[in-house]
This record gives sequence, C-alpha cells and structure tokens, in this order.
Amino acid sequence: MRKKGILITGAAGEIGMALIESLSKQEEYRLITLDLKPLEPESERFVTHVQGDLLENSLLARLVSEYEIGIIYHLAALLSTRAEFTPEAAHKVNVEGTLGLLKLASEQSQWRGEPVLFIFPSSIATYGVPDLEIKAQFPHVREWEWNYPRTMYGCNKLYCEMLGIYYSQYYQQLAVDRPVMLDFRAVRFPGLISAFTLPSGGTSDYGPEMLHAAAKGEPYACFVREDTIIPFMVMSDAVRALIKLADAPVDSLSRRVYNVTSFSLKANQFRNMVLKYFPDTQITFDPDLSRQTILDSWPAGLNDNDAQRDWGWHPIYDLESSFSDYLVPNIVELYRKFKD
Ligand code: AKB
Repeated sequence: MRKKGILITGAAGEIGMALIESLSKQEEYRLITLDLKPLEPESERFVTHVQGDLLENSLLARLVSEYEIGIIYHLAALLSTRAEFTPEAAHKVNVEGTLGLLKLASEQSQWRGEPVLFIFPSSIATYGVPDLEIKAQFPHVREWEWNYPRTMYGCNKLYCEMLGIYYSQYYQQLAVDRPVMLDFRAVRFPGLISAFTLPSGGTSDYGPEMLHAAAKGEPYACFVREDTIIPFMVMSDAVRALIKLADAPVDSLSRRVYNVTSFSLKANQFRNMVLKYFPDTQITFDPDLSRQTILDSWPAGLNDNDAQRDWGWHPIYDLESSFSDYLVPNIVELYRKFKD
C-alpha cells in the first residue's frame, strides 16, 4: 500500500522551512519535500526530500507512484523582484509549475475518489493600485478590488488562483459524469518577516533585511522611500494561516482565495521599531525607483474579514508583539549562536 503523504514544493525556501517545522509535529502523513536545492540539515530529519525540478513530469509521476498525496502545499515560486529580471523563466516556474501540479492533483483526486487538498500561498502582488492617491483612499483592500497586478509574479499568482478555482469547480464541466475534483485554497500574504531566515528576490524584503542587518550590527541602506507603506506579518503567523486554512471544514468556506494580514507600517516606522531594539544601527534611505514603483502599486493594507469569519483567522502577533515576543528574542539568539 502507498504511504499517505503531504507534498511541500519549494520546501527549501523561507515558508517551506517554517512549515516543515510546524508539520513535523503531526504523525498522520509522511512529509515529502521537493526543491531544486538541498534542505538544511535541521529540516531534513523530518522529511523525505527529493532534490529536483518541479517541471520534470517523470519526477512527479514517481512521487505519486510511491505516495498517496492527500495534501499539497505548493510554495515554489520566483518572487517579485527576481521575476522582473527573467519574466519568461518566472512564468515557467510560477505558472507552468502550478498547472502541472494542479493536473496531477486532479488526477489523484479522481483516482482516490476524494479531493486532494491544494494549499497555495498567493500575495499582495496580485493587487495593483494605479497611484498613491488611490492607495490612500483604499487602505484595506478586499479580495476582489484592484486586481491589476503590475509584476510578472503578481500576474502569475492571480492567474494561478484562477486556475486553482477552475480545477476545483469547473474542470471537465462538459463531461456527463463529473469527476471528484481537487480542493484548492489560497491565502494572499502581505510581506513576511522571519526571525530565522532572510528572503531573496522579493520586493517586501527591505523590512526583514533592515531587521537582520541591525541584529548583526551592520548598517542598512533601505531601497524604498520613508513613507512607503505595505502590510506585513511574521512567519509563524503565516504558517499558522496555511495550516488553519487547510484544516477548515469545506462547508465553512465562502471563497477559495482569502486575504490575511497582521499590521501595516511605513518604512520609517519600521526603522523606528528596529531602532527601539537596536539603537546603534545606522539606517538610511536610498530608494531604488523601479522597486519603489512596485511597492507603491501594492495596497497599504488588506481586509481579512472573510478569513476571520469563515475559518477563525487571527494573527497571534500584532506590531508590538511581533517585535518584542517573536522577532527580536529569536533573532538575537540566532546571531549570538553564529558568533559563538
Ligand atoms: C515579494 O516581495 O515578492 C513577496 C511577496 C509580497 O509576495 N514577499
């Protein structure tokens, strides 16, 4: 008999590492991870890791022949800044990779006679407000507002959300006998900040970069204007959101794509929070106009009322406690270990 498994793609990335740690506490499923890169040794001991390319069909076929995949966390993606340098390559990974996996999950759902759960982290990059005036007028956007992304990554995420809905609700809609379809669920994340890892290739990276530089005792030149405002959330809340959405009874869900958020703050407020804990840090502002344009098109905040109502979403950490209880103690400990 095949073993029951949870598949995590992009597992060596920031969300992947945090998700593995959380899911390692459950015993029902074997964790199977997939990434181009090897995993960090501390993650590796909880999982069966496959180092390889999501776009390689034979690799996915091998995985489903060995495991009965009941849940997929599809995290693999090229982030917004990186994707702008190689848009077609980003499209390949972000869209073709997702399409292949949706097809596989559909086939598995039919074969098992039970929906495969497909959890997808989407992003504030799916939004695109035309200018700063409108951004100020819509401080907490709803899921259906301003879906006009300005980046390849944002376009990819928005389209993949739609593909997920298609495969969950309309796939083979002309067939006489409708097959069992997969169960696609997505969260649109704000910028994420981890105490343990640094992001790479994103546009919201200035927040975590500033904090990690301060904790290392290094100066930081921030690539955005001081008044730049977007929403953020700490990594442990982000992982909780993914797992909580996966655990929600299907009948409680009124949508397949939900905003989730914690706090919004301007880049100079971010600096003040960092200086509160690391007062000697030199933080300057040296805006990069291209990245600034992307950030100005992202909303100042997200309205996550539907997630709160439907599946009881609430972040554990607000602005103050994110820094005082999660980020600062863990990050100080992290760099102290490096020094020892
Ligand atoms: C990025 O900056 O590309 C990501 C995101 C907001 O999805 N962190």
